[in-house]
Amino acid sequence: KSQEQLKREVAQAAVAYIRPFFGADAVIGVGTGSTADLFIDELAKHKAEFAGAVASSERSAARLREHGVRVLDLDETDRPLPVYVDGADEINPLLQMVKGGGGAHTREKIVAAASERFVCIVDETKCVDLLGRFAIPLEVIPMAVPIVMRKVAALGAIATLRAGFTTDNGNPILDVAGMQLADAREMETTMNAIAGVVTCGLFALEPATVVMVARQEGVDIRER
Ligand code: DER
Repeated sequence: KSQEQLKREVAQAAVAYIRPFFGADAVIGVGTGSTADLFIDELAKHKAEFAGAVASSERSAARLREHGVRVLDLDETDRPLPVYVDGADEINPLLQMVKGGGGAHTREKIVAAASERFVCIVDETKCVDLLGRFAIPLEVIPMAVPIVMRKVAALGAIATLRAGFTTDNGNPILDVAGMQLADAREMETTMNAIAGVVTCGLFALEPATVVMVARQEGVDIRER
């Protein structure tokens, strides 16, 4: 099976998994990326079974609207979202993740925090034992780029400005490589504490609730 086929299979499995959370007033949290895109395509087939969706990026909001799915802002919801579905760049056995490959991790972390459970959908290439092979994205306030680069260097890692990219919030991203991530929680806390960092792409303090992994032989579901 191609990677596209694997992503589509886990997207379909995710819709089946979250159907118990549908209902007339259910609002679904939706992530960003190529796997999330396929999830949106599958979710939209059931748009009559839930009230609407909160998107973690303009890209996902546009795709939802193209399918005729009602898109709400978080301040239009009066309770936690029952479920948030999103991909990841890496996920470990503790369901801790590196995210932000698509540059949307700030709003992804916000919508995930507003949700009661996080269903991570990946193909098998994203499953790792140790996080950090994939650079950790940091969304940074523009004026802070030089000092964050220096602080990251002092931590023994290397920050690279993601050229020609700004997030939906208008901020640049620094991709941080070479972090030793034996303790991802401590690293997330450390990077969050650097002045000027808006959000780091480590989801370790708040890992996923369940991960659905598309493999050649089928989709594995693992709960935390
Ligand atoms: O940017 C993100 O956080 C995306 O969810 C990313 O981590 C996964 O993107 P993909 O599904 O295109 O691999």
